[in-house]
Amino acid sequence: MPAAPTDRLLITVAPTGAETAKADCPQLPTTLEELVATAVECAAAGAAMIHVHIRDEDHCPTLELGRLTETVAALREATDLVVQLSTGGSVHDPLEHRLRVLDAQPDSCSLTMGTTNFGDDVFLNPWPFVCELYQLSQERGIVPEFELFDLGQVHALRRLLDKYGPPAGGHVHCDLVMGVPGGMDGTTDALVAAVAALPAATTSWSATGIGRSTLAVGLAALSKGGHLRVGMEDVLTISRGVPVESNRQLVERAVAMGAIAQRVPMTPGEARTLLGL
Ligand code: KMH
Ligand code: ZN
Repeated sequence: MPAAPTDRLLITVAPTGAETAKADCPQLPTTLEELVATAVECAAAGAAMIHVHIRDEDHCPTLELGRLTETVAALREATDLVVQLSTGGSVHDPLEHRLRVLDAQPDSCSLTMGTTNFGDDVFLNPWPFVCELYQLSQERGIVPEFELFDLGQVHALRRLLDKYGPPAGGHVHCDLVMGVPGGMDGTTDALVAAVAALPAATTSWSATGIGRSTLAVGLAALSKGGHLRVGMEDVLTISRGVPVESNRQLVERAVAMGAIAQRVPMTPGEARTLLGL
């Protein structure tokens, strides 16, 4: 497959997450209808991939397989976005439920490379679980996005690839998730260190900064030639004290930041080539 031109920018939207309550943020897309409408808007604005967490009828995080499968189908019907399901779930989801996410047959799945203190909680990713999830993704032909919350996880990715070989599709795509309380800082310095440590096999990477680190991380990623993840999973204010109105607003800002760096949003088709789908 030919590599995408280097002026192309992959924008991934992470519209919902698992950690914000609908009651605290009514504009968070939590129903299937809201998620699909958000996906359509974000695709039109320049997103090429969607990182999906779903909610139940009470707007609480769920990994219920029927709902996941229905969500993948609905997103494919309404958009041509690359559909990535979260295997991280919420900090409360059991590991066996997180493995089952692959049964919904998304294009891509997130795969976090180690355990992280996550605010006052723990985001659990023991090494045997990481290995099992990775091997399952290889067997099923689902392309993982390696989520890296700290430098130790960058090292763990090298170890994983050495032990089990390349992922489905043969491309190694990473996402630096920065500024989580318990993970690496959401700073340019931390991003430069993490990028320098990425395995040689890495074919592409994006970054996202949680909360107020979003701009520093986004600008640093563009400056280092990386891609961007944005969305209400990661940030709920567009500027100090001003709530985000919609995920589209964040995608539009990513497109505008990319334009300053002379980067053009990738189409979903180009994203598929980039990711080895
Ligand atoms: N909700 C976080 C604990 C992922 O999607 O893979 C984990 C998370 C990572 O969001
Ligand atoms: Zn997530």
